[in-house]
Amino acid sequence: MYEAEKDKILNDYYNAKEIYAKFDIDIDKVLDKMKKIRISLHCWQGDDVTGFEKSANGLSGGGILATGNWPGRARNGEELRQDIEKALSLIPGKHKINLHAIYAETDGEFVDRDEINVEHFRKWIYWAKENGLGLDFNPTFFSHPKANDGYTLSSKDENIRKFWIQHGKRCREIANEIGRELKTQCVNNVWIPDGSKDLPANRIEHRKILKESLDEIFSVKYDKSNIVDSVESKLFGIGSESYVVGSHEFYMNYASRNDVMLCLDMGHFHPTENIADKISSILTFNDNLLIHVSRGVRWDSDHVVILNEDLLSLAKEIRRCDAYDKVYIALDFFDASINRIMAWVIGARATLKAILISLLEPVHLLMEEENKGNFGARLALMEEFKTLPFYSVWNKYCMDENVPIGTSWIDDVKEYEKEIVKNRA
Ligand code: RNT
Ligand code: ZN
Repeated sequence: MYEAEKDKILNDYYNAKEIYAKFDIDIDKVLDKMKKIRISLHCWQGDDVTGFEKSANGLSGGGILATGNWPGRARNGEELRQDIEKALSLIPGKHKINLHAIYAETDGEFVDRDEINVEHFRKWIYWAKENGLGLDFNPTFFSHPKANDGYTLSSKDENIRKFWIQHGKRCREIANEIGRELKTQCVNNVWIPDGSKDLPANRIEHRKILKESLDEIFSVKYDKSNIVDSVESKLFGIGSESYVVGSHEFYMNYASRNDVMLCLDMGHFHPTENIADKISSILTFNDNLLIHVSRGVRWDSDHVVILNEDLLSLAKEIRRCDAYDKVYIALDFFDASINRIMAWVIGARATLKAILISLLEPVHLLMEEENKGNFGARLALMEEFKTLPFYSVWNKYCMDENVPIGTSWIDDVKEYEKEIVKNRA
């Protein structure tokens, strides 16, 4: 970076420091906090949730769908890791990478989901160590013949159910091992696609079966410093419009009775429902919470996350609950219609911007007015705080973290696409 450009960023930063100081916000301290924030970057944006299984023919079933045909998706571990490294070089901060069981590397051998073990994730672990990254994990209960009839852990077919329970157990074993080796807690998140397109007559039976399957999977106890388990609810999916076994109410109850963390995905509620208000309710009863940061457009479409009202209110709510050490933040979207690295970087930078904005908000002043009953002043301050010069702090953060400032990263990705991605036949 040119000296002149650096000076400009520092100048803007000092100006911002004065402005924020008027509201008792010390932006140096905010940046210290910001540098400790770790989000989890989902590996599946890089290949449209395809995975490396020998029989892999793309995402199938499960009510999730990646649309688009932008050329050059990563086809194996080497390509995917290379793309993630590129994305990470454009995202400020030290983060984690979120894996799915279908990203096992089995040397061309067919290894079914009930047989995978940590050896199939050696390359990921080694790479994570090399790059100072944490890893998170997800069992994959979709894109598999045994998921084709729409039920996995809640299946009435005992063989199917047993297969998936075994998969769930294997994945927890793997996640525990990952956490132990990396000395960084691994979040292991269970999401299943189970549900039905049309009105079921018997809703309760599958739910009772699901409870039993989960009990069995979680019956093995691991050290919390290695692994933390979570369960992710959903309202509906394509092909499960009328009934989803693992609903919000189901998992909220399950989580609070079983010392398992709840996962809220921003795209898994009614299309106009904002999950921000749920955070304080959940944290009243649970120590932790996992958020899947996503963007639904009319349905759970998993569009690339942008800095919109939903994201901002989510981040502000976490801050206002003083809960950045309790809430795990993981990205979850997949867009195959644009450059996939851009998708990652856009979503991650937007999320980090929202977090920074929330940390810069003079919350104590809002609460002060609130406690005095000055609700007009509270609203007025909320509005004024929206236009404080957060961008000057963001640029300093990017500069300190050695990643491109402003729009300059875009050309970087274009170049990488020309050099590397386009050559993938
Ligand atoms: C699906 C869930 C789930 C998946 C990933 C791939 O609706 O959001 O989290 O997106 O596990
Ligand atoms: Zn999700």
